[in-house]
Amino acid sequence: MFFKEVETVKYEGADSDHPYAFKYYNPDERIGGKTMKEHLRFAVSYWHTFDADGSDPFGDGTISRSWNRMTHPLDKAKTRAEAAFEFFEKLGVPYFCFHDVDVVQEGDTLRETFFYLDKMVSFLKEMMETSGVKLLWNTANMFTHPRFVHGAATSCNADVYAIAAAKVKKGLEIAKELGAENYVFWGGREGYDTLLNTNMKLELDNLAAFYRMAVDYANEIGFDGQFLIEPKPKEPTKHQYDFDAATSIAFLETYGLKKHFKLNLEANHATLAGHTFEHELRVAALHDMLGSIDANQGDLLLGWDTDEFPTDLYGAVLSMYEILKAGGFKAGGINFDAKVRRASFTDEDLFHGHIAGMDTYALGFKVAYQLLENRAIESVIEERYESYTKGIGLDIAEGKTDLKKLAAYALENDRIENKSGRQEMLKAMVNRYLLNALRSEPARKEKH
Ligand code: XUL
Ligand code: CO
Repeated sequence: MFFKEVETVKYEGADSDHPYAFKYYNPDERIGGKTMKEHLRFAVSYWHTFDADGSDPFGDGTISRSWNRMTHPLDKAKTRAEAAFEFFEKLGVPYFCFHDVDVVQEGDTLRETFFYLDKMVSFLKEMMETSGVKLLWNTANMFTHPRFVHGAATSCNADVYAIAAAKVKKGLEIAKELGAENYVFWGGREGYDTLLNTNMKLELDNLAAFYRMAVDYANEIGFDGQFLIEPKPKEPTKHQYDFDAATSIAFLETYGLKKHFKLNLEANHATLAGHTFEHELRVAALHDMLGSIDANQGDLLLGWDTDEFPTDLYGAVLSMYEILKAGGFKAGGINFDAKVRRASFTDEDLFHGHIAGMDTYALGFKVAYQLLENRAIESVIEERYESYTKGIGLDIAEGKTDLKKLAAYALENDRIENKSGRQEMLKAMVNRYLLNALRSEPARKEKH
């Protein structure tokens, strides 16, 4: 046993002061025909939770996990997997996510790396079968190893491109073997630092061809999980090709790949792109491209991807609102791409981080559900755009007009009356829903 201090984490309700109990996440509570567990589909990320050692560009690791102390790569990997499954089961999460190198370190050759991976996949499969914990997604890490210095599927070096292809081929075989519900591409090194040495057209064509080959291979082996692209504007590369939702969708559309992909959107990536998370979710949803989320949050005072556990209730309400409005998760879910701070180095901190994140999203979900049920926001928006439901507005909406007709209309109707956008009233209304949910009382419908 690795986590001796913690028993199974249970729901105790808002009044509980038990540090290892859920205050808002009640997995079995049914809302709108589904349990919270089914709605939220929480996943633990292997890398931040079981591999990370708290090192940063200025300092060595501060975190030494007992499960990472063996010397032989496979012994170490198996011990780590045992710790991971104890953690998943105690936390009661239905899913986990991993990169290939998270479950076992790379060998000296690609062949050895694949040998280790095959061993670990059989081991994980058994643990998944015994525990019932499933794989939300896996991915290939194509950014840590020095060979990816110029990128992977956008590298100037074709031999590197081939290694990336071999890793994704293996990743898809693993996804199929473990029944992954999605397969993720995050291109941290797919981009460029300076145009002075970059053939952008060739890199983009190569990237599209790479995705196309992945789609073809998935079909060939019968992997029917959802492909996801995870946008991020920068870090580690200065200009990343999958900058944000809109850029990624335009890329997929340009290369005729859109129908094979959806997006895995991450809160802290949205803020790095200068967007709110809800903006990214809305853009994806508009194009039917909302797949899954990496839940975390950045820090207003720090300009990088701090990957903190999400504790901002307001942000969770607005993001869950977008997700529910788009019909909720299908193959996707909520993966905590979040790490404890390097000063939070005990094993118990891993529970505190996840419990905080799960409660935050559970409460966000409940409030968002109420807001949608009461059409609290929708009715305001409908009223705001009412002018497009009749007269000249309806003609515009139905494409029945032109500049001449509009000009003639405008000449007769140039006394404009605008109405207030009522932002402050709306923000206070969201607060009211949130405060009521904190007291476990559903908010009543607003009278406008
Ligand atoms: C990096 C990031 C990755 C992806 C998977 O910012 O978010 O961990 O989620 O490669
Ligand atoms: Co992520």
